[in-house]
Formats: sequence, structure tokens, C-alpha cells
Amino acid sequence: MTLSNHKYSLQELQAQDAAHFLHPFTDHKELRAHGSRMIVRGEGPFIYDSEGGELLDAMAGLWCVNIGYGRDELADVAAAQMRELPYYNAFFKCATPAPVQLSAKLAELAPPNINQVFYGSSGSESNDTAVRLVRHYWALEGKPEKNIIISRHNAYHGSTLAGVSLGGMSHMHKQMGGMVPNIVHVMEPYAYGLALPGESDDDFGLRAAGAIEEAVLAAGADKVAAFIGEPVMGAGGVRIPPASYWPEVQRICSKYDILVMLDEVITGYGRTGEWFAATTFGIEADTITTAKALTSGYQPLSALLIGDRIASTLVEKGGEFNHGYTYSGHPVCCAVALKNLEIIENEGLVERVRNDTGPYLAEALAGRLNDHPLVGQTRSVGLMGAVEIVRDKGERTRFKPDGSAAIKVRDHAVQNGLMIRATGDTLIMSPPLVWTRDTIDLALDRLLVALDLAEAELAPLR
Ligand code: PXG
Repeated sequence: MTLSNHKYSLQELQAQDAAHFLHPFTDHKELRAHGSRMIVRGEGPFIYDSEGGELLDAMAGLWCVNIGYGRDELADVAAAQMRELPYYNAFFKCATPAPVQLSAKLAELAPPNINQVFYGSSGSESNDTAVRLVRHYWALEGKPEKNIIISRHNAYHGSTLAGVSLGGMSHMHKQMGGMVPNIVHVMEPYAYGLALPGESDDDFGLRAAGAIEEAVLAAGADKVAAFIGEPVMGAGGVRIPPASYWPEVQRICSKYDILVMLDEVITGYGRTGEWFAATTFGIEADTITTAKALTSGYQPLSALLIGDRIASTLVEKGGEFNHGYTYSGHPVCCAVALKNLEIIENEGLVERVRNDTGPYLAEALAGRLNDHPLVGQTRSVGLMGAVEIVRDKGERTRFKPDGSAAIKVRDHAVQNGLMIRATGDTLIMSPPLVWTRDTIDLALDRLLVALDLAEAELAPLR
């Protein structure tokens, strides 16, 4: 079914949009001067706007539409579940079948130490749950004062009060008017931007992990509950840590008996070529926050995957964990998730990313873009990639004002049929896992056109 039976005009929609709809993360004054682009349809790897424009969606919506657009199987399963039982809660000793079956499936797919699931409707909500849960865990263990969570500058963990506080985005902190207490931030493992001249990536990775140990020692290990991190920082710029980083983080957390909270809202469900990036980077986690690709974005659902250490204390010590949402374990969302995971499995998408499209993307980015005068570095893991836009490749300097060059490339890319994102001076992509080598080639063809157009405008400023 398409929405062609819905009657609207772009002008009318834009007027209603400007009058009534406050968009997320938006300068509303600026938006109202331009009007929104209306995306009205999606099919496979493409999205279409109200004027018939076709865009190859290199962001999979917002890091989520892993199986691509227009999958009838998900619509059918949602409709069937809505007809049978659109909603019932999981409170008061009740359950519905879909979240039960999904939990068993997730326990099968997750790393071996993870066997329990707590549901929410968004990544932010699940991170709130994770904070509540690790603090509750230490209280049950008789150590309520062990409640500090260490996070990192430039991390993104969501937009609820706890999400913003866990995150390391200073522009978000500024609008908080007071943070959730007992969260501290240390340096991020961003070698391209932060390694010292002559410092190897691996030495830098050890130094960045060392900042966690310094924070533990400053607070006192008996006060630190957990460390939280995205295996690869997503919204912060697809920043892939050096190989030395995660093993050292794990060593530090074990040494001081600190829980490891992984935020896999972006990296979960095949993005890095494994079901979870925990496997890609060899991390043993106590909690894994997931959302987005759990349903390929077809329904809002998040799952906090909980390791045996926390779960067994919760069950053995008993007492109510006073936390939950109306939609924890929503049957329609969970039914859609089950079907989505079945599709990812049946179509071998995780293996395809690991063995074929992931390595191909890395080669294509390096082979086709690294020599471009605007490109300082390309990097990728699985189907998650970044292109650093620089003024001077050797010096790693940027055009002024910060971020202006990457936005220029992005705007040309969108004009040329490629939906890609800019964060600061980094272009980032996270396409559907159904992309093939041909789709990657097409994306890079369009990106190269955009880079050339931007270079023509930026060269005089060099
Ligand atoms: N953790 C991570 C690692 C995320 O990337 C969240 C938590 C929060 O999830 P919800 O479902 O509450 O949005 C995210 C979300 C961007 C962008 O600009 C990224 C996200 C959300 C919105 C914009 O790249 N990631």
C-alpha cells in the first residue's frame, strides 16, 4: 500500500508543520524560514519526497531501518497482532506471548552471559532503565554508595534527563539546568582528533582507557558503579576506538569491580557484522542497551539486555524493582521485532555485512575517497562509516566556522540523491544492511560528485 490515497499539498503540509509541529533537535526559527522536506514513501534502500525526488538513504532512517523500507512481512505481522490483541500490559503478574518469545530469541542471539530483557519504547528509556538497574544492583549487594557512572565526552546516550546526563554533548548539558547526579565524564577514544603528534593509535587507546582508571581512583572504587560506552561512538561521529582501547577498559573495570554498560542502540543487530558489537570488540558487558534496528524502526521498541550477574542478584534478593513503562513489552512492537530478527537471520544479513559488504565498504571508502583533497580520513566498521572533511590533510585542520564544510558536502549529496549526515566536520553513514556492493558503488558515486562540488567552492578558502 502507498499513501497515494492521502490527499495533501506540500504547501498545506508545510504551513501546518510550521504552525503546530515542534521537531526534535531543530532550530525552529531556521526551519520555518525554509519549510520541511516531506518524506512520503520508502522502498528498499530508497526514500521518496512529496515532489517525487528519490534519495538513497545512507542513514537507514536514523541508524535503524536495517532491513530496508517497504517490507510487507512487518506490516502483516503488526496488523495480525493488532487484530488479535493490540495491547496488554506486563504488570501485575501478566504477560503476553510476543515479548516472552522475543526475550527467549534475544537471549539466544546475545552473548552467552546475557539471558534477561527489560523493554522500553526508545533507547533513551532503556538507558534510564540501565541507570536505575545498576544502582539498584549495588544497593541490593549492600553497597548503595557505589553509584557513580563513568561516561565519556561526546557520547550520545539519548535525550531523557538520564540520557543527556550520561551523554557527553556539551550543547545538550547547557540546556539541562542541572544534571542527574553522580555521572562523570572522561576523554573519548578519538584517535584522529586527539592523539598527540607521534603517538600511535594503540598508545592513544591505552591513554584514553587510562582516563577511566584515573576517574575511578579520584572517586574511590567503592563509589563507582559502572562504566558506560558505545562500542563505536555513533552520533558523535562514528568514532571507532583503537584496538587497544576496549581490552584495557575491560581490564580496568574488572580490577575495580565496576559493571560494564554497553550502549548498542546503533551498533546492535548486525551493524558491525556481528549481532552485537560486543562480539566485534570482544567486550563482556553486564548490560547492553538496544533499540532502533531491533524492529528496523518499523515500531518504537527498546530492549535492555541484562547479564546474569545483575539478573541473579535481582531474582535471588527479591523485592520489587520500582520501575517500568506502560509499553514495556508492547505486543505489537515485540511481534514486529521477532519478524524483523527472523528476516535478518533468514537473509544472512549479519554474515553479509561481516564477509562481504562491510569489507567492501572499507575498501571503497579508502580506495575512492582517501586521495580527495577534502578527505582527511575514512574509516568504517561493518556498515558504519565516516569521512573526515579537512582543510589541510597533513595538519588535520578544518575550514571555519567549524562544521561548515561537512554541511556543504552533505547539502550537495542530498541534492544529488544521497541522504547522508554531517556531525561537526565528519560525514557519517549507516545504511540499511540490505545494501549490496552495487548500492555502495552508487552511494560513493554520488558522494564523490558532492565532494567535487564542495571542493570547487572551498578551494579558494584554503
Ligand atoms: N544511545 C545511542 C548510542 C543512540 O545513538 C540513543 C541512545 C537514544 O535512543 P532514542 O531511541 O531515545 O532516540 C541513541 C539515539 C543523530 C541521532 O543525530 C542519533 C540518535 C538519535 C537521534 C539523532 O545521529 N541516537
